[in-house]
Amino acid sequence: MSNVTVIGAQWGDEGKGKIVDWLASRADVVVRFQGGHNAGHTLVVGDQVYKLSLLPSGLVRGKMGVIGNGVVVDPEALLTEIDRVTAQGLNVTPETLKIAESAPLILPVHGALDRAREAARGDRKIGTTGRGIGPAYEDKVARRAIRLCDLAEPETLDWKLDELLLHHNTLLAGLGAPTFEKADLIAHLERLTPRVLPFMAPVADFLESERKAGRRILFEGAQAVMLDVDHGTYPFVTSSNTVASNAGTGSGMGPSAAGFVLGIAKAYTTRVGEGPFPSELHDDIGRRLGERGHEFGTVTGRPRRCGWFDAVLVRHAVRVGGVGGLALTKLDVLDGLEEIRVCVGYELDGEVINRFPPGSAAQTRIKPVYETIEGWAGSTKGARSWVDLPAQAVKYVRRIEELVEAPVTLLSTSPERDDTILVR
Ligand code: 2SA
Ligand code: MG
Repeated sequence: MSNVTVIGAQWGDEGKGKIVDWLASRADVVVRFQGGHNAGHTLVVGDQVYKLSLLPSGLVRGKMGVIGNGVVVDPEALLTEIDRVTAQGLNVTPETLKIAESAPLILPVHGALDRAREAARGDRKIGTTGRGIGPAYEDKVARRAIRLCDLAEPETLDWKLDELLLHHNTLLAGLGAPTFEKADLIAHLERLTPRVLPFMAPVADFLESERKAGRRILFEGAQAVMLDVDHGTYPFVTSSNTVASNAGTGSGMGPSAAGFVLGIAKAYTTRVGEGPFPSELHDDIGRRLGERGHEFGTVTGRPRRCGWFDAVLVRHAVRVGGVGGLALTKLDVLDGLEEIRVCVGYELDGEVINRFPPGSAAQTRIKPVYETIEGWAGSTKGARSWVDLPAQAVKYVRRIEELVEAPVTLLSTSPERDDTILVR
């Protein structure tokens, strides 16, 4: 196996954690290349449930974990998570986890600004996780971010904090939110630095030597293509590129780093946070999907909005994400439905279109066009081979492949690692 990159093909929570865990046993290094502790990856191993936000999932399998330069790192959240999984028996040390020197840090000012802005937006809020992700990426692009390597140079940290606070305190004061004192931020960082700095490593060099040694690298995407800052439902997106092309940029490897791109999609659709969702259901079926699928955010506990599979959006994700095959998850949540719908286009002002319109106003006017497929009576839960599936379930999967223009290469039938069917 060469390198593999796993990305979400919808709006997140497709079950990337389980699939990455499944693939991690065949990889040597697992790399996070974007996002931060806004991600929520749940891994079920026997009777242990691991909830990871910032740490690469491979650590659960004793694999080397790398946090690339494309990730925004909250040092406090990092240590809290390390302590939590260490208590669960995992081994997280500088030998097993390496963090890029140039990774931008998330400081308390970023979370405060994220939340103050969301509150000020009222009805137009994005529905962010409130973790400071957006403001931290803004600082990176604006060239005022404090990076992990700055923790090793107090003299650099000093003037960088002045610049940072000049900007952030102005914004916070304008929003009527409390401002920050430099001394408090220095104290915050001084407390964390001794434990965080040992994880700092020349990640790009390390990955290059791993590549040369023929090691297999697994890139673990967070969020999903429809939340990509360029290709998603902007402005209701996260602030990073979630597509596989970012695996190289976000880790310091070249453009061919990504290898095979596996897109993860649920057999229906969910979304947490605000923004357009054409196939959303506000009826009993929507509630049933939410209950049977346990659709609550891993990080924030927010209930997820639920709806039918949207083939138009997943086809877009396949194209811009460079997806070579799909892993379809949570098929069992559809068990027992008499009929199942799949969104195959949208109606916009009396005309049928087969792509998501770019304009915000048009996006609110579109109505989904559905194809109805007969459901199945039997159970797909825990199925471990293709022949265990009801014939109609197989038909549903085949129809999805046609509509999204990508083969389904993996089928996941429960959160358990072994309940995974390798289709091809
Ligand atoms: P942010 O905080 O700036 O990245 O939020 C911007 C949008 O991105 C969405 N987003 C997510 N959507 C699904 N899952 C995410 N992670 C957690 C999980 C979410 C949780 O895996 O369960 O626990 O609530 C995630 N992270 C960001 C977010 O909803 C905004 O629409
Ligand atoms: Mg999640």
